[in-house]
Amino acid sequence: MGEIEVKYWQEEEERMPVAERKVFQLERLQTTVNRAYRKVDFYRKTFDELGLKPDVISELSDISKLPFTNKSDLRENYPYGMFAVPLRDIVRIHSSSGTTGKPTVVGYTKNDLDNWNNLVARVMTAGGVTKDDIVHISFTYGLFTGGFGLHYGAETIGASVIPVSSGNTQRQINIMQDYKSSTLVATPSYALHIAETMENMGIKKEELSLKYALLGSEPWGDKIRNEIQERLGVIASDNYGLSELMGPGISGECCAQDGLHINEDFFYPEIIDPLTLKPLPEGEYGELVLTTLKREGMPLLRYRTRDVTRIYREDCVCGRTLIKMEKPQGRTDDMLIINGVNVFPSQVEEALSKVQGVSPHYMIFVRKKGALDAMEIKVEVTENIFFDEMKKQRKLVDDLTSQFQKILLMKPKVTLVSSQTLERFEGKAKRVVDER
Ligand code: DLL
Repeated sequence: MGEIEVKYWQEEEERMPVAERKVFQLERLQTTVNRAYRKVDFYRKTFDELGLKPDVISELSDISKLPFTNKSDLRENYPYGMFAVPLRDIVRIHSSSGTTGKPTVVGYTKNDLDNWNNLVARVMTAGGVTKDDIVHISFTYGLFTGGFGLHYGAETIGASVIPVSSGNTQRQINIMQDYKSSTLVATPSYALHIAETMENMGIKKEELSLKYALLGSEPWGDKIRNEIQERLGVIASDNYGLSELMGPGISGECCAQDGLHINEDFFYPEIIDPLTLKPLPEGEYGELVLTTLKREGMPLLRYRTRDVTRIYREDCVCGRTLIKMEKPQGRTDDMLIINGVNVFPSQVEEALSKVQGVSPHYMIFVRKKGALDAMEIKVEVTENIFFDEMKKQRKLVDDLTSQFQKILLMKPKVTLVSSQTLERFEGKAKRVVDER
């Protein structure tokens, strides 16, 4: 596996001295707050109710005086109530799937799209992509921001883009083989599924031309990263975003594979305690809150992402001065509360990574057992171990149980299942079945 050469898409912005960037951030924040107040009824009403004036920001830390914006605010203003420009200035609309309520709708002006393209181009460049690459996009094209977001980011770089979209994995692999795709863009769970399907088809990674994988849209840990890197022969980097704020392009990993640089000249990050809603100092874990700094179509102030992570500033080998966020561990709303104990699916993955002989594929089932909650974790074993003698299986269950106990602080029932029997996902993985 090669290395990622250090390159930038917008070097001046990405390497700007922190103090200088803060000046830009403050100006942009002041403008955003003013525009939001003048152009969006929702913000004007909220400010007026709180007795807040739009000139409340005289330094960056004043941001904590602003109200939060929640997903429910977007839903209540469905579809276009949060837009700050007339519809004729909106040139693109995306939305969430709306499976758990009204969808959230976002609108982009021409400038918003230009900025989006450049921010995704930054993230893709940090992940290794250049204009010489052939970029295979397996994200769904449609209202979901993944397909179009990464598509135009790669085109902006000047790469050759193959807009494959999702589905028909064998065909995707044939395309990768024939068209010599050098970069795969997908969810990490789909990348893993591609690796597995390839092996089942008898195709070796050497028969493909892949060098990089830009993966995101769901949490994934190092075990999955290592498997993808090894089985596809790529350098796999993480990128993060959410549709309400823009889509992909909010943050991404560089060659250091150690934290995601946030494009903080466009999104001002804070970490808050999700219970007290108070800002937490850099380095502490909590909920990520983002404020758009340059968005025209739909400015959002202190949007509660529900993603749990921490932000920290450190000198990075890549030379970027952009603040970092740790890989998000999961969402506060995905957190399971099992007999009072908080469990994130990513912790299950972490426990799996500590045990030999299991694949990263798992499913969590939560049921009521009398008054109590019961958790079962189904884990796929790697082929060679499952058909071995009972003793080995028992030892594996014991090892897993004790890892889960250590990491989850509770004892789930562990069930081993044979290789390639659990569901595979083309988009975001859904690994929790809560039957309570
Ligand atoms: O998933 C945008 C995106 C597309 C990002 C493609 C990266 C690549 P939504 O569908 O609105 O948007 O989902 C956003 O997905 O709040 C996180 O909970 C989760 N998420 C996104 N990226 C990551 C990541 C897109 N790299 C929600 N790691 C977010 C962990 C992620 N979770």
